[in-house]
Amino acid sequence: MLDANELKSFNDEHSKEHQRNWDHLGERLLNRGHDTEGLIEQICAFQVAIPSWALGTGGTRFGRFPSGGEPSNLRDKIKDVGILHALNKSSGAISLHIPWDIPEDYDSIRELAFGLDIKFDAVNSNTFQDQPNSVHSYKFGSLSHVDTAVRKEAIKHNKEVIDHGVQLGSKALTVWLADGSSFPGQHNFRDAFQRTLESLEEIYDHLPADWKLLVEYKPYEPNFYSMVIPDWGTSHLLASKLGDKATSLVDLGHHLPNTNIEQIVALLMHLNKLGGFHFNDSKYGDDDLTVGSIKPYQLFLIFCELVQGMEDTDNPELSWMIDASHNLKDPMEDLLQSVESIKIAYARALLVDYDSLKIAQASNDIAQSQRILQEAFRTDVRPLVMESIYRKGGALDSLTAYRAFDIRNQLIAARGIDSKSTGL
Ligand SMILES: [Mn+2]
Repeated sequence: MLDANELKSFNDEHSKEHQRNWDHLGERLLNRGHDTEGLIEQICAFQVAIPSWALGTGGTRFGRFPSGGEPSNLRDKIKDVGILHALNKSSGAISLHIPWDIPEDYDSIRELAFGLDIKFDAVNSNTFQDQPNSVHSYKFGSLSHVDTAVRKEAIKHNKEVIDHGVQLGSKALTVWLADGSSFPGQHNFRDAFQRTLESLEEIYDHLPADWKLLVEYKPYEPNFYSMVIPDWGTSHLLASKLGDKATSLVDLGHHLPNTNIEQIVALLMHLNKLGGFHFNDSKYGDDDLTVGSIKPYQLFLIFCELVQGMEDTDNPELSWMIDASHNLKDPMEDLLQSVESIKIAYARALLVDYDSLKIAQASNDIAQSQRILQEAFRTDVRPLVMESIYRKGGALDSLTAYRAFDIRNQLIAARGIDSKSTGL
């Protein structure tokens, strides 16, 4: 669907304007003492995994309005990520959801993905819904369930997810639990925590030596009174008790409004316990909005902590992933915009003069500290991000290219208007 020659002529058409913008910014950055080639290299290397479930139109509990041509099997999902990656050169990984994406043939799936320069990021288990042939129900929880038989089934499922991931070359299991209670008195908090810990210990024992277990948290939803893992403190407590291979995963949407997420990121990295990151944006809760569409400054501040943490802590390498459900936009367009926002925030964070910031902090010069951060935030880094994508052979403006190549209509023509993404 993306012809190399067409992409080249698209870029030729846009290269003059880009060159002008890049010359201007590049000179400004050089004058400010930045190593522009080093910046381009760092931005090029930054890859964000696409979750398999984000390629179809999501829905709310009130309805779903699909736009057609959705990938109805794993091969088509990988091909969609291949299109995104060909355009933006920044989506070179896919995160699978089991059982929605169980490969029928590992070899051919691996071959397809690697041919498109796509790796397999963390695999995700699912104990928040019952599967058609399941014996037990997760209605009242999974790893924390009061019934041993249900817990055993949930543990077995997580081990199977690891086994699938091993076949594909994944290196991490993400566990997000919907477990919790919706009414006071429904749960014994301490018992539910203890059962969860013991279940996770069994899963942890099944991890290969070079794997990570990412423990995700969420304050509410689907349960509305208590969640078994509601916050980073509980996630960190579990990860600490489990061992070195267990870390916390921060999902931007999984915080109560106005939580200082950048501080959480800083402290988890300080403890070498930040394992992964799920990007999205929100106004009220877990809204699943396009990354950077509501709070771009917060995203930048988070990236400042990530950049510093990657520089001066021993925190393990992070799994970066978008985690969103796109209800209104074409999912592919939303993902292109999300990845672009992530790269812009990252590029801005790379421009911060952290040495000067430390000096300003040491003398309690608050105004100067703020100025240093905002100097970077207010720099229009789009030509820098674009230059990094252009050099890797991607499109100058991925969204415009996606539309110019009429990819959604091509997908509809190939798969049909009613093609539905599995798992949604
Ligand atoms: Mn998530």
